Amino acid sequence: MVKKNYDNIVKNKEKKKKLFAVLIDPDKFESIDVITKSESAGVDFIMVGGSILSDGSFENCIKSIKKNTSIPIVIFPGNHLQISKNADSILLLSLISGRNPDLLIGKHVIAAPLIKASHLEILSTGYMLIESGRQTAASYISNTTPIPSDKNDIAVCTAMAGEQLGFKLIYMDAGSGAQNTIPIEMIKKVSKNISIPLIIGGGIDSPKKALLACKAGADIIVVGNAIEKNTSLIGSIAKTIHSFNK
Ligand code: 1GP
Repeated sequence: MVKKNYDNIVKNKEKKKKLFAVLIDPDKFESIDVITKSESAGVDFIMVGGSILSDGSFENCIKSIKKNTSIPIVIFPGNHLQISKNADSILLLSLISGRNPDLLIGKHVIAAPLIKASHLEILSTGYMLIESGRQTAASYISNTTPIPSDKNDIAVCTAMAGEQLGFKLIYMDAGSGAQNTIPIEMIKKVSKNISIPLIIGGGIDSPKKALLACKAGADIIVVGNAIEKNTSLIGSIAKTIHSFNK
């Protein structure tokens, strides 16, 4: 497998080009409509992962996506069991906004042999949950407190520490279906203080919100929940993000 997704992300960042990732929750993946629309919209990545999964849905979902598109598949693991050699890359998340040792290093130790055997491209990622109005599945399941949305300095220092520790990416997430997206000012301050690519997700449900996050300094925009409800958003959000690049 050619491990080129990170190089591609960095090259695009250098050119100030923004990327769009569609997030698919395997438990809610019912038709390939989302894949067909992603393919025609020129989506940059398909991310796959979910907090809770039924038996077999994860692997079946990845196989079905792979069969229907050449868009790179990046695993966004909801837990340490979500590993598949049929994907291209995995976001190896360390939940640096929280203080749950299992999600900082514990689960990684258990998953290490499986990840090595999978030959996936490993994208080690400092993962930061940001408070977004009400408790999200991610903060509940991870048993961690998100960074308060008005504490830009904590977000900046957490992201800086992530970069200093050697993470390749920082992912700031308001959580799936978040009531409030990550504040623009926080994205601006974090992006100014790190040089590794910045992923932004959680509650983005319109081209306008995607555009604002891009303008603030996001390098990759992730949309999941809104697309589950309305797949036509794939085209309009992709167009807006990619028009930013011209
Ligand atoms: C969630 O950042 C992702 O972890 C995407 O969020 O589902 O709200 O788009 P949404």
